[in-house]
Amino acid sequence: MLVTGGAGFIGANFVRRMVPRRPDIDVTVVDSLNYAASRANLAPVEDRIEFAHGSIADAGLADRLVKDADIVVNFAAESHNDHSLADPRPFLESNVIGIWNLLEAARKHRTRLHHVSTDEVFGELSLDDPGRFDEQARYNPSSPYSATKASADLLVRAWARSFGVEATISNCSNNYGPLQHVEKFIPRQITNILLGVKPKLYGTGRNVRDWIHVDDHNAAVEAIIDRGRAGETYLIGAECEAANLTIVQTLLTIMGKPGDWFDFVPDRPGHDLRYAIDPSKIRGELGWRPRYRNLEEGLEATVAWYSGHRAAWEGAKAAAERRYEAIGR
Ligand code: NAD
Ligand code: TDX
Repeated sequence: MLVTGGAGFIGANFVRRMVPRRPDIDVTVVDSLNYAASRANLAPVEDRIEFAHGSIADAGLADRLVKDADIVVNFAAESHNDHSLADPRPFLESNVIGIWNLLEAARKHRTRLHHVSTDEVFGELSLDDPGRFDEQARYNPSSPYSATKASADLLVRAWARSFGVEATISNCSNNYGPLQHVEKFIPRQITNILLGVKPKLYGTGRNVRDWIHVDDHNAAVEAIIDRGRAGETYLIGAECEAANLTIVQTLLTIMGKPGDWFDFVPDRPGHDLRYAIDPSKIRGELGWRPRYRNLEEGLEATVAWYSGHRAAWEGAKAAAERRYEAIGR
């Protein structure tokens, strides 16, 4: 199994899940080790995997690695919306050229591919819309990040239909949990509070995200690899919608701070209002169920992880906050 982006948040959690559970599978990780990656994320399984340092935007490298694999699981991507607004080029290179290279190699070597995508490809729902995204939702991305993820999904579908590549796609909602980079919403606020800095809410704080623990996302990806049907798309979500303000107030309660101890900062341009996933298909077809159904419980575990693993994030924190300062958020 070739796992791309396996030194990042979700990919590293996936590799750390699969290696002990599936000793029958030889895992190779390829990662370009960008600012969000860390080799230390793979330390617990380091002696049981192969690691290749390089980019999937390098067609020759992608071809060589895919040739030796039975299945590719593609987590590699530039993943932060705010960066995509400041400098879209790396998003096009990793998220579009990268998947194109993997698809060409998968076509040539007849390798199966699972592509990990996001609910952001469907754009936003309004706050009072009773609807949620399902597998028939229209593609309508808002940011350069989500436009590159949407492009990747469409390329996967085209290579499956036109060239018979055996591919599956999953579109998951917002993840949280151990190893997430401190630039992302939940770890940014937890680490701010730990350092005595107020949480920062974009705009009104009313934007809604549908949160899922990273272990539940990866259990769903494993179910698709084991039992998913080629050519199909599966949406993954734990039905845990919450406004950003509610998340901050829950963290403040867990961490013993007053409920109004936060700052509003200028909004993200083009900020999607709400995402929500209807996970009926993956529940019904593959029998997947999330383990974390209670967001407060998942956040408590995540606060405990960041409190107990300062060395994992302290270095990245200062750099991430300098980047936020430069854009006034
Ligand atoms: P992350 O930024 O923490 O990790 C991405 C990893 O990919 C990093 O290790 C990075 O070095 C690597 N990478 C980037 N470009 C590469 C390239 N060209 N070649 C090789 N490696 C490269 O992101 P994440 O949150 O772990 O997201 C993983 C995947 O899941 C992404 O495809 C993302 O779009 C998707 N996703 C994320 C979420 C979320 O909430 N974080 C939700 C749904 C889907
Ligand atoms: O400091 C902050 N304050 C704040 O209010 C940050 C960093 C974010 N926000 C808001 C913006 C969003 O409404 O919190 C919400 C979540 O923000 P992000 O963590 O940046 O995530 P989002 O933009 O929703 O995208 C995430 O989920 C889908 C991942 O970064 C993507 O990779 C994934 O595809």
